Amino acid sequence: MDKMHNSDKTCWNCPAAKLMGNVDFRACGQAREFKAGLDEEEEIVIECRRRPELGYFEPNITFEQCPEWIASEYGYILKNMRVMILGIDGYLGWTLALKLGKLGFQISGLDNYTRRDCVMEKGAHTIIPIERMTQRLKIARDILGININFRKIDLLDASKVREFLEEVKPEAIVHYGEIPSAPYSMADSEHAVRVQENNVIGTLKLLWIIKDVVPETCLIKLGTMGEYGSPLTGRPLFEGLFPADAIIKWDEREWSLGGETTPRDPVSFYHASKVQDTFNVLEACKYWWLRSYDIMQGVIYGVYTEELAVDKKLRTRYDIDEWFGTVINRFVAQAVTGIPLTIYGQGEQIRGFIALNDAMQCMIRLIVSPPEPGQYDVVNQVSGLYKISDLAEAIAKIGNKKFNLNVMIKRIENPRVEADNHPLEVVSRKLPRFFGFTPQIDLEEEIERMIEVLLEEEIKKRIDLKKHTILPVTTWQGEKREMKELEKYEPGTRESKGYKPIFDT
Ligand code: USQ
Repeated sequence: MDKMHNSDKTCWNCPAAKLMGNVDFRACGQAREFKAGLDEEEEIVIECRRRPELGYFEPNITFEQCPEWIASEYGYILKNMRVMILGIDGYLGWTLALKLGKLGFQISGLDNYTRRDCVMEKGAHTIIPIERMTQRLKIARDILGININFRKIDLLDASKVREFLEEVKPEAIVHYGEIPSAPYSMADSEHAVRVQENNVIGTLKLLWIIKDVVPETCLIKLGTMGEYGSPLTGRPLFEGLFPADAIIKWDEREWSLGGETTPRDPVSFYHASKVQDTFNVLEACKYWWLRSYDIMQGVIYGVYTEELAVDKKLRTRYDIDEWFGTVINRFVAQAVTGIPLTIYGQGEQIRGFIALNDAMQCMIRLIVSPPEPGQYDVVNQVSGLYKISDLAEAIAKIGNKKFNLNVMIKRIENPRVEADNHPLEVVSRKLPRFFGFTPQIDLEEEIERMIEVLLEEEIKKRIDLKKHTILPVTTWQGEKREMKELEKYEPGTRESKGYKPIFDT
């Protein structure tokens, strides 16, 4: 059998290990001083919370050797690992809860239904119907046999969050509990502040609680590829930190940039909130030896995972309004309901994308392969790069050829401030090389699957009901108005132009 991606990780990475002495991970260059009473010769020792019979020992048992870690298709998995999902009611949170639950993880989660409220504020709804949370929990239990320990808690309510963490003592925390919309954050001052408060302050409070309650847990925090922007020079988007051989030259001198954070150039106040999170998480790891994976995820799309497909009642939400719908999900809904696919501006924007099922696979692989204490690491979670105009073309063609729809494409004035014609090189090496990730979802197949679901009578009706929330009216200047039409065309009548994406895996 081939070695699993996390076979050689050791107690050092394991959340069950309690560090007992003589460890100092300060990586910032500060001089190391031992605390009184600790002998410099003393070895680093741990105690295992799961195997107390081992006493104090050196943290060098590998996952492969440890009976608490069992082999699975996602690598070694810590038996009954306790994973807490923040934002468990959302598109990703619910999907991950079912997948992890099915694999035998112990799932807990919190949510305050912000996503439901924000979508309702827009006058929209999830076009795939979802039940109230109490009902969803029952359905998960009845159909899949999964018990989820859920609390309705606002992340800003630190005392409730602390209490829940103290009760559960999660061994990994997946943080999806943020408001994920660029246009929502640009609507006006109130919305911009709400996004930054919820996201930045919520995460900052969480970090202090983790330090006090579960410092050994791994925080798996959802960032975004949009933190980087799209440098017009074509400089590659490294995975958060510069690689060791990156060099900066200036004034006839040169330095290594290795390990420094790469520049960020966010494209909305929402994306800027994620940048601030990045620095706060990095600092917490540095000051308190917390550990975290910060995930720069591409634009998500899709409806499929094995668990969601078991029963219609298990499905996750699907938004299409101008605030909360992501581009592929929106285009598919537009195709189904006869609205021309709305390309913003030139349509030569290139973005990283990942299907729901592939994103879930990445998350599991990260959860079971935690970083070391004090380690802050970044992964670019992307499975393909596409131009917006090419996506519109692909969706329109599938819609017309396979489903007999009559899909048109329309370029409209870009409501956003963003480069809509630029080079893009994305480095995404860590997930495939160190976590065993291989994408399983083919873009075209997933689009077909999405069209099939959206053509179901009940869902088609729900799209039609909320058609009016699809066209963008929120501009980056904070004014609301209709966007001018620039060009309308049939698929197959235009050549793809501009830059070609470079995807470095
Ligand atoms: N776009 C169109 N037409 C549309 C909708 C979008 O041309 O009808 C264009 C936008 O101008 C943009 C691109 O498609 O250039 C992506 O837009 P999006 O709304 O799908 O995604 P974005 O605002 O970037 O945000 C989404 C998620 C966010 C996540 C991000 C990943 O809402 O939570 O962080 O994708 S990324 O874009 O890689 O930063």
